[in-house]
Amino acid sequence: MKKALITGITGQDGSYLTEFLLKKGYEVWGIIRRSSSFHTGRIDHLYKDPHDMPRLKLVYGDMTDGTNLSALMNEIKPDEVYNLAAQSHVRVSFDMPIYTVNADALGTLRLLEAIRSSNRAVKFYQASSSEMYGKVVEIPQTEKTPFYPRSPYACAKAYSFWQTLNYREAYGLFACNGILFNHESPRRGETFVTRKITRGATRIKCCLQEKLYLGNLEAKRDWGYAGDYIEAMWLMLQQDKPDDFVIATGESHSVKEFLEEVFSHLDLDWKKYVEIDSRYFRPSEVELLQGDASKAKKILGWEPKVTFKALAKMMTDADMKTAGDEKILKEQRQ
Ligand code: NAP
Ligand code: F7E
Repeated sequence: MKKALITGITGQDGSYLTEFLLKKGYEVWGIIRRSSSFHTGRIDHLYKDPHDMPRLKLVYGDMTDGTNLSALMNEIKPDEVYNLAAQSHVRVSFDMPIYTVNADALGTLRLLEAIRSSNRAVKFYQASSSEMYGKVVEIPQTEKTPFYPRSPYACAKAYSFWQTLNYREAYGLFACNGILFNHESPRRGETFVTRKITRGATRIKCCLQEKLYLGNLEAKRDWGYAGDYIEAMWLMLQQDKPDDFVIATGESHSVKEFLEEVFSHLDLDWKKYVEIDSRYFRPSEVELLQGDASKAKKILGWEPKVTFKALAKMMTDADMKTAGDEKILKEQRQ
């Protein structure tokens, strides 16, 4: 039985990847951080009773603690490591640049060193990001497009990209960078713009809130579905040789278009409810991202399945149910 270790297992991608690998018959180990409250909501359905799912094991760890990562590597002896852990919010990275770089850049290096010193043939996946293209120098962006990072988060991810490539070339590690463009789902963190919109719009529909405060509505992103993208991570580690791949839909849409899609699905006019709040602007913005995943299509046989429209509908429908439940609870309390 193959063993996978996932950092960031409690996050959006971690939860989908765990489901996927368990279905493939893997034993999955996940690193979780100690927290004063429960934060395993996205994987609880896989872990309710440890006896039901003996192939999923959670251990405590943190990307800022290299000793702990080395000990886990030696204890678990994984065949594949998926490094998904990160302080992943771009706006927050301007508020916490040092922590972001510690976890997202040095954290990757700590993990790579833990693998190297374990002297085992481990396959490594690094969650690289389209944010590295930042102020883009060409459209669309491919594996050959130079990086121009525009935030502490993007700089940290660019550092990790190069370290991953360097461990591949210097030490022969089977290490791959997945350069994933934005991918969303009903499990997306609620402070990222798509989920903030679907949560806000459905709560407005249920009369639970009156306004939705947002920042730059003109920014354009290449938005795909997380459930599609995690398969690409796994595919990269099943190839004969390690490489780097762009994973994207090839389409770019503005925040405004996403708003239109969601509010019109709920028969609402977004202009009546959305207000601009400068707190959500970034000191330097990434205006447009659009990926070209031709290499992934050719070599991995990977293609996105969920369209922009279907993604917006999927997320809105899921949040409509949550808002409906919230409304019933509120009425029962009154
Ligand atoms: P996410 O939902 O924010 O999840 C991040 C995960 O990292 C959580 O499990 C979090 O744990 C964990 N984490 C944060 N800091 C940590 C630390 N110091 N030590 C250990 N764990 C830590 O992110 P996601 O959307 O699933 O993205 C997964 C990865 O892909 C991230 O590296 C992200 O930067 C990258 N990425 C994401 C996208 C996207 O569009 N989603 C695109 C490209 C790249 P807690 O639950 O304890 O907070
Ligand atoms: O912002 C604009 C904002 O925070 C998208 C992360 O997963 O994808 C994600 O990073 C756009 C930006 O995602 C609000 O200015 C407007 O232009 O949803 P986001 P992101 O910054 O693209 C990349 C690929 C990653 O790697 C990251 O980990 O939307 N925007 N108004 C807003 N954004 C937020 N969050 N909140 C607003 O109110």
